[in-house]
Amino acid sequence: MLNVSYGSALPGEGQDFGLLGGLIFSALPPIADTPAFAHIAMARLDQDALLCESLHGNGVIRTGLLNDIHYRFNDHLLFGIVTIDENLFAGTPKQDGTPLQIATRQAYRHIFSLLHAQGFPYVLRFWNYMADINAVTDDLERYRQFNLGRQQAFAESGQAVAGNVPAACALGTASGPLTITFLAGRQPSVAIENPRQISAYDYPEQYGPRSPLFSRASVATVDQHRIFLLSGTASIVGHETRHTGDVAAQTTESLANIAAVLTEANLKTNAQCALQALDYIVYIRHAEDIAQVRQIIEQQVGPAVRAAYVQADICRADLLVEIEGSAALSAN
Ligand code: 3EB
Repeated sequence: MLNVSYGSALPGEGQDFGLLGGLIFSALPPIADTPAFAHIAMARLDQDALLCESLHGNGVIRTGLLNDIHYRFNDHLLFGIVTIDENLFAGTPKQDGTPLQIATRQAYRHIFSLLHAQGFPYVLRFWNYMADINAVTDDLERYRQFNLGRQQAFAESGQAVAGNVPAACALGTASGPLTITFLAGRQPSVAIENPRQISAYDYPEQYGPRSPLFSRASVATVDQHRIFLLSGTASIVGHETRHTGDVAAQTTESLANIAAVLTEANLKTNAQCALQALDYIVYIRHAEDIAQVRQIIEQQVGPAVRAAYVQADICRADLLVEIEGSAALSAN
């Protein structure tokens, strides 16, 4: 049996067996060196603690390190972490792109070649984190530089640049290098789009010279389990940001998008995934907005909702909140 569980177990609390890896969100750097966990420099807002998201699978876990990618895998899934210092590319000629673009391109190329070599060609989900995501350098917002590098690497690595693309999120940290984590499988997963939104790979050019590459969710069936991974979901309808400046309305719109993605996923697969089945991470741009956002989520999903709240920059400067989620359900 595979036991993929996201939760708040701390590394070292008897959970190492079957540990595929995870992410630790905290404002302070980690006190111990934990290569199975990516450190994401974001303050937790709902508790005076760090947030640890971990992924577990049964059976023998093997580990590896290639091109600065730390990875762990069992028979079914591989989880990897890459961090890359874009300053290494500070001297690159301008026509090759900005340092962040080149770092992104290289990181993604390395990820795809690792996955090819290890026999896990199907990515379910990418998590992308970078500092100063909304800052403009070389006349282009850094998130848009990242999109350029990501698009180049997908194309160069023979990955689809539309249609069946992985779920993802892309968020701004307070500090730290470009950090990308990923979960890949041996079998294809199902990419879900949102009928209320234009697919991100079809966004018009006003959001940058190259589109973001992600689907709204992915559903994978792994060893009797169905894994549901919801991408970062924000207050976008069509391709436009809705409710600029109104964090409460943005939260409600994001939840409407999540409900639409779940409906679509349940139609496209035989998953029966409800809003209440997910574990959520809620990214909030302005820390002081947490009470409002939390109240709406608890009211609309239910008081027992499992959600953790962190401070983050969202990839569009006018977005104030973004919500992602995950669930591992029995496939029966
Ligand atoms: C959006 O819907 C909001 O670039 O990988 C959400 C999820 C967003 C993933 C990404 C961006 C990404 O466009 C932003």
